[in-house]
Amino acid sequence: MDELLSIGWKPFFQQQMLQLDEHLQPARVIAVQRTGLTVAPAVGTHTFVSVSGRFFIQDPVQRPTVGDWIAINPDTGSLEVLLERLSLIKRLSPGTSGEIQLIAANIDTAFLVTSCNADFNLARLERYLSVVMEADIQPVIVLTKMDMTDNVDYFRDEARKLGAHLAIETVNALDADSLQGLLGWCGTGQSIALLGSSGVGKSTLVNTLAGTELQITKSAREDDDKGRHTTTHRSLHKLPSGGVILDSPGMREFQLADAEQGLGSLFADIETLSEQCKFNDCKHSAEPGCAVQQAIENGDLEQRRLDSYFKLQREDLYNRETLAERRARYRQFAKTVKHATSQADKKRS
Ligand SMILES: Nc1nc2c(ncn2[C@@H]2O[C@H](COP(=O)(O)OP(=O)(O)OP(=O)(O)O)[C@@H](O)[C@H]2O)c(=O)[nH]1
Ligand SMILES: [Mg+2]
Ligand SMILES: [Zn+2]
Repeated sequence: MDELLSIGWKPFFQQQMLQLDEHLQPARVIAVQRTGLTVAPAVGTHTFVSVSGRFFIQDPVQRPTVGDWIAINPDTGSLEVLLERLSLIKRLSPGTSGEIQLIAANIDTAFLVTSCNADFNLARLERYLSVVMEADIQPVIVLTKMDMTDNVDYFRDEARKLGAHLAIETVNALDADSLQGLLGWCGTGQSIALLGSSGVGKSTLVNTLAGTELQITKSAREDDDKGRHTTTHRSLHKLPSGGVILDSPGMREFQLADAEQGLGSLFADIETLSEQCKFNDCKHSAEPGCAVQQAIENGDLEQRRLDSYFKLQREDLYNRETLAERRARYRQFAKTVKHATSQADKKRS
């Protein structure tokens, strides 16, 4: 049990195990391979669990991902049940497939990592924030490479524009002392995810927090080789402070999918203003009595922030419609498979 607690086990999951066959044992997914899942702790002798086809005919949201808790049959080492999640980070797959891609499950805190250089981009941070807030995960903006700029205050002040109450930490990811401020989120039972572009220092943060080289990082020699991702797959790691941390490959694109509430939380100021507009269906462009436009005129709201809100809202709505169509297709497909299987069973009997 101690081992489970040390990798994020919570009463919420215990409760679910009590409903299942008592023969089954829980484990956490620490990495996902093409053919199956690496789990911890070992169940019986099994640290690798293959995933049966039935998980692939379902909505992708029902497939196991890194951070998931699963119930395993210790005799066969097979995955029996995917436990209900406390949180889920997902995005729309890059490219044209229009599929949901799961990033991580059961995360408490997300470190949104960007560096104090050209990588820094408010619009990208707003995307991450919407997704993380949608999932009820605590966001922390981590600005790395503070040792490489004379202007840390500029980056911190810019990030502050994203929200008055946001946690913002400026760090040198290579220096353990400068990461003290992050430890509060890394205590026993806590699960942390790192999100950010390639090269911002996610794996460097993992190594410095762990106090050992768990992850390969980009060598200084390759530093200008921007196109390459050093980390190629997602994996969970234990930290001496008691938490577990998820390293991910850098993400170039982070398309919103189902982030309506997250957008609402991130842009709560605009949503509150819009309640004071004269017209209920105000588009906040040129309508008379628009409280949002008034706030821009008064200098209380930045035009950039409003544009960003509109853009993300449109994107989310568009992707939600695409996803709804996809889900309907998955349901139909699962039904067809079920029907075919039961016909085959009938024939056999
Ligand atoms: N000076 C300085 N260098 C840093 C800092 N953070 C990261 N680096 C360097 O930046 C380079 C990239 O760091 P990585 O940790 O590999 O970046 P990553 O985010 O894991 O990148 P991907 O795995 O490609 O997504 C390495 O050479 C690090 O040593 C920092 O705060 N200060
Ligand atoms: Mg990395
Ligand atoms: Zn308005």
